[in-house]
Amino acid sequence: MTVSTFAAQPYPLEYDAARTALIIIDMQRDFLEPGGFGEMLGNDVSLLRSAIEPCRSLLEVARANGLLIIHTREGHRPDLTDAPPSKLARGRSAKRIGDHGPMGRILIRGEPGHDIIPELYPRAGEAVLDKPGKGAFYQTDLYLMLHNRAIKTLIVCGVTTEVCVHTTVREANDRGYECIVPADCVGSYFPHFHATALDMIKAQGGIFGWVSDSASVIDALAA
Ligand code: TIU
Repeated sequence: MTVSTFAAQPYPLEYDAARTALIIIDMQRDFLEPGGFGEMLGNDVSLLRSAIEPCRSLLEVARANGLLIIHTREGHRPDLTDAPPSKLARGRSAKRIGDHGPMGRILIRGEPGHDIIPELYPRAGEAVLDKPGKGAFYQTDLYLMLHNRAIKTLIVCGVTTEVCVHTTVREANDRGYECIVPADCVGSYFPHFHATALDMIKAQGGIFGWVSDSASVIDALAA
């Protein structure tokens, strides 16, 4: 075991690269491009794009260092049997999950909008995890994948900071994982939620985990 350290708040985080995974949450066209689920909810999807380049840089270093890499996608079966009626009804928007849009059926597996953005497209051999909920552990085999690789530390990136990233960090924290969130690798439609969500992770001595930035995480991994 080789112990290294990430510069982070509220204090440096020790990790072993062999037991560390990079999880990129829901960097899908449905959230980051016009015409998808994010815009359907009334959001300015351009606000999420600042996370793309930091994620891309971190992904390259994670690949070069052999980290376990997991890409997640939020979405549902075409027949919507895995979508809670409450989620389908939520928001009262003109368009709903499963309706047809410019990128195919909204938030449906197999549709163009459900896929990961080209800038961060998974390579062969990288795990792609489809999840029906906001948290990446809920009704998925993520825990099994991490357990089988003896993973202890998670670098969590993606969108959105206060929804799927936060839910996943909370789920992971309760399962005993140490999560570090590079602030520039996550994004939100609401800048004040983004800032507060990051504060919430690192407050109270790191109640849910650690917050860092892509440069610090890349420096540590590449050292
Ligand atoms: N709406 C919103 O901010 N997020 C989601 O619905 N899903 C994720 O965060 N991926």
